[in-house]
Amino acid sequence: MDAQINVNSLDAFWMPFTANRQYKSAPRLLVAAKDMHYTSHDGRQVLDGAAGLWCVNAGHCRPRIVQAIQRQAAEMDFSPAFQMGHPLAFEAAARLSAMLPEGLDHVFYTNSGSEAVDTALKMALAYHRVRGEGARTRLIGRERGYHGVGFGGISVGGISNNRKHFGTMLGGVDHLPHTHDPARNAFSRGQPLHGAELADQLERIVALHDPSTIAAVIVEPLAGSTGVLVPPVGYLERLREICTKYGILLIFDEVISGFGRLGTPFAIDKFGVVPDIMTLAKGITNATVPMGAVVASNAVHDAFMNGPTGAIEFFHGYTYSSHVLACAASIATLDTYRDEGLFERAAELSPYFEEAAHSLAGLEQVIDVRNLGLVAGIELAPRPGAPGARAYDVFVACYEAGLLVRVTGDIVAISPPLIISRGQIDELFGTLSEVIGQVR
Ligand code: PXG
Ligand code: PLP
Repeated sequence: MDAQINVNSLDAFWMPFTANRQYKSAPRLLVAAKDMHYTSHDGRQVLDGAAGLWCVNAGHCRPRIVQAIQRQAAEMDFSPAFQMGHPLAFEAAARLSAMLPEGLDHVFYTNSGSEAVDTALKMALAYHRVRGEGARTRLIGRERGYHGVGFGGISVGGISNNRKHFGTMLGGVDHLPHTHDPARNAFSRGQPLHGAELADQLERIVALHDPSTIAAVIVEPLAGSTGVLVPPVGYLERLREICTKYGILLIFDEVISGFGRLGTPFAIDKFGVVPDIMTLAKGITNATVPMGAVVASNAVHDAFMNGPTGAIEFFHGYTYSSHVLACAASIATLDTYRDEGLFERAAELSPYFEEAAHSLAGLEQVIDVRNLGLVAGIELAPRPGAPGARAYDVFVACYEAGLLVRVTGDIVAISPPLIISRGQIDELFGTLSEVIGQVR
């Protein structure tokens, strides 16, 4: 142990999904946040073009949410969730399920999107098992899918860097092809026209393995992390049909697409396709207290409720499932979304946001712009021999110019809080355009 601890050392904290050595040679620290802005450690205001990490949908430090957390922390800090309960867990779950279509009425809480995904996969396997179809053990994900970092999530996920270091992961997993097709769909506004037929690849996978072995298909309705992949017209409908035909559960991972991001409460409202299970996180508490959730259809939930009443139906849960601070934060967040009409606001702003995003289409380095609701992906031509380097430089230059964006590969992802103004949309894409023009 050191006799003296240097609290200013950056050494002890091993940062997640970060180039630690590069970052620590020139750190970027955020020290405060309010509404649409962060304050940087050198005292600058930074416009939040990423809603933190796609999660601060109502903007930062909203008083109602802050007060709910403060009040609850003083009243009761924690209560056990196994064979015990507290009122806010039931209230939060009822409030959430009331926002969803009839039939998606049961909420299982986790602490993150990754935990929600692993929970959903286990729920799907156990659902078939309790119904006497225990041979349904296969899980089908999709190339370029991101489902968090648990072993289940990386197994069904389709991002090579997130998988290649971690051994064999779950067995019995197969993947659909991704839907990114710039040759046919570049510069689409909203849903691209081409690619619905890619869903038919599920028929091929089903034929290969036999439907009786397949438990579930999991996809992001709109893929965020891999660079804003908007589903082609008709694609999700087709996946739904095939899953229904073969008794396979369809899981929508709405960790990013939920809570107004697409200009509707959830992606299922945008696309009119209802899954059997959905996963949520991020915007569920406006990112103030970690929380995730799995919403199960009544059919899935009810299948578990048949044994002796004294038997635990689902051997699964986290110490902090339905943490009381998270429940308090979630209720106040849902109140904020409702009372400020933020999902409607996102819908109203979408056409303006779309125009602003596509104004970047003429820039020399920009090879695609795609968008839906308040999400846009700006794809840059990779620098020869250095994939990702150009977008990383854009990210750093934006930050220095007072704008936070998120980059993945050579794609800049924009997903601002839903409280953004038209003037701030202009500022966001104005800064981004200038920076992309300057970075070679
Ligand atoms: N599913 C989806 C669809 C996600 O986008 C997760 C699961 C995992 O959630 P947690 O809370 O365990 O991180 C996510 C998370 C990015 C970025 O910049 C995206 C996520 C997380 C961090 C960064 O694209 N998505
Ligand atoms: N590891 C040990 C030794 C534990 O006792 C527990 C929970 O009791 C866990 C891991 C899981 O932690 P959590 O419930 O917060 O996911």
